[in-house]
Amino acid sequence: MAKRRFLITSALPYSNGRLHVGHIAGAYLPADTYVRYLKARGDEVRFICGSDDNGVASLISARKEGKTVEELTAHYNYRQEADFKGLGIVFDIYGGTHQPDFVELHNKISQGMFKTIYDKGYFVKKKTKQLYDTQADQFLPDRYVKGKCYQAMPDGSPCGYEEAYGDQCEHCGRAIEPIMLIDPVSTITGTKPEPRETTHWYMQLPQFEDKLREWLESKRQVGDGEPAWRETVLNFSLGQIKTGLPERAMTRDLDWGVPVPLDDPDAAGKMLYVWFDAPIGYVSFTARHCELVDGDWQQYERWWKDPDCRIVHFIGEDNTVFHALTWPAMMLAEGSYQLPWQVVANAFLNVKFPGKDEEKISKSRGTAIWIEEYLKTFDPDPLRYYLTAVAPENQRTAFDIDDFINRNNTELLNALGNFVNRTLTFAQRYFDGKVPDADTRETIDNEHIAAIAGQAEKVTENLEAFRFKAALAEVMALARSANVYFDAKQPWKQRKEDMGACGTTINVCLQTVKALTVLMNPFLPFSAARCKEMLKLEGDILPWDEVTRELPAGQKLGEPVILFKKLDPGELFNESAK
Ligand code: B3M
Ligand code: ZN
Repeated sequence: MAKRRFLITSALPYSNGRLHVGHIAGAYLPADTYVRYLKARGDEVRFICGSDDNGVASLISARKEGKTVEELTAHYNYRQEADFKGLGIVFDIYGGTHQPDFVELHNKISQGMFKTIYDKGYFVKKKTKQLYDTQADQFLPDRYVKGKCYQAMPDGSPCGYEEAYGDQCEHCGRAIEPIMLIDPVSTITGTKPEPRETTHWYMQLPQFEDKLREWLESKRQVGDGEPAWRETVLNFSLGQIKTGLPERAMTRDLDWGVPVPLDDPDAAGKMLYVWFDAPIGYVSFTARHCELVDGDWQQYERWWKDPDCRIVHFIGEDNTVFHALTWPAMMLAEGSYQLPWQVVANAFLNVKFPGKDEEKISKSRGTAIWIEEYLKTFDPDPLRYYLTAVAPENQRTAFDIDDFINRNNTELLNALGNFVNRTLTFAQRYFDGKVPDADTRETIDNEHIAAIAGQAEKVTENLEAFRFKAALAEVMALARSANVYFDAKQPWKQRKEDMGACGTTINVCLQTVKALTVLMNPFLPFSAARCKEMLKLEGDILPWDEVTRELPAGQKLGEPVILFKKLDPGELFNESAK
């Protein structure tokens, strides 16, 4: 297999709160699954993430929690990384756009990019009216202001969402100019802001419409090893270009962020817009990683500017406009970057508590399932399993507590866990804890061995195409067919009648456990690690192409351990939601 090169990113979480299951299902778990697969395949991969510390979101939370913004972002940066680790989501580097170890390089690269785009003439300086909170004595960019949405829905009808933020409307997904909000209200003081004059630098996005359209259109076709983008991402982005991209202010009146690098008195006290510097975080964290491992931060260019490398952004659907339009426009304007190879967006996840209707995840209404709370009681793999099994890949889906418990108990425990356990226990008890001889395989045995290769191919195909839910379903199909095989062969009877034939059965079952171990690894890394112990497989990673390589007869096996526990719904999620 030719080795490929990938730079994978997950959206940078705002470091102003904890992580819940919706975050994980959107931008993190699928990325981690993909990265684990690529690494097993032997591809060269860097997996980049870190916190989005700048901008208004952290300022508002710091004010609420009575902390400095430095304290707040450091605190959540740490807690979020711990949540990721607890779920086995492991990045090659976890940075933070304003964390002490990263801020210097981040500001340098962000300011450099701004300057290059400025020098090329893609910014227009404009004096405009912006909303000002006279009580708080400050301008109200982005999330500092809320109001009714003035944008149109894709069908042309007015959106009219009452709670639209000054940066983006969560209902229609479109970008918002705060000054155009209907009935705006300051989120700091709750007062009605007044328009005041200020100066900002606007990026000329309309100049990139043609190039962006052409690039996005090219992502519709399935190419040689290049899967088409999800329809949802393409339709949304191309739809935005159709109605015309607005010019966007890329500076803000704030005292927290990346200072605007212009020698102009009007730039004093202004910062870069958070959505200008946040995607550059992907680059600056890569650079920091290169500095740490190669001793040269400029090696980041090997990942970002060499078309040999495939850049893949994993995001939640509400970030589509920034990853499929604004950020690529910035890269085009700067001129030396290559565009993302894939933007993989997931829809939102709802929740459904027992006996209640499906609802949106909301911190204030207490309907969030926090990762920290989850990990206090449960193992990570059942959550990874469920969030992939119901992944909101093309539309909203729900985390249904009853369904979670049920799928854990029937699918993970009864199908996968049970097969692995009965096979290993059998080998332990009747074959001295060793792989028995394959002896003479008959049609039923050969068919099952062939089915392993067939399933492995389907899993691979789906993973290559970013269809994680379908890939996992094929892994589980193999586990189920393995149970059918076990039951059909009845080794418990064979044992009494023909030990050689029984050995053949258990040999085939162990080859299946081996294959399942390799195939489950991207999805269920903790369970795969336990299987690896039980099979006494060597090495740190489970190479993907070893899925059909058979365990040699006579190989010593480890002690059988239970992979999955039966779960009881209890009151836990109701409690943790509060
Ligand atoms: N900080 C996450 C959000 O919108 C945002 C992602 C930035 S990715 C460069 O919730
Ligand atoms: Zn709207």
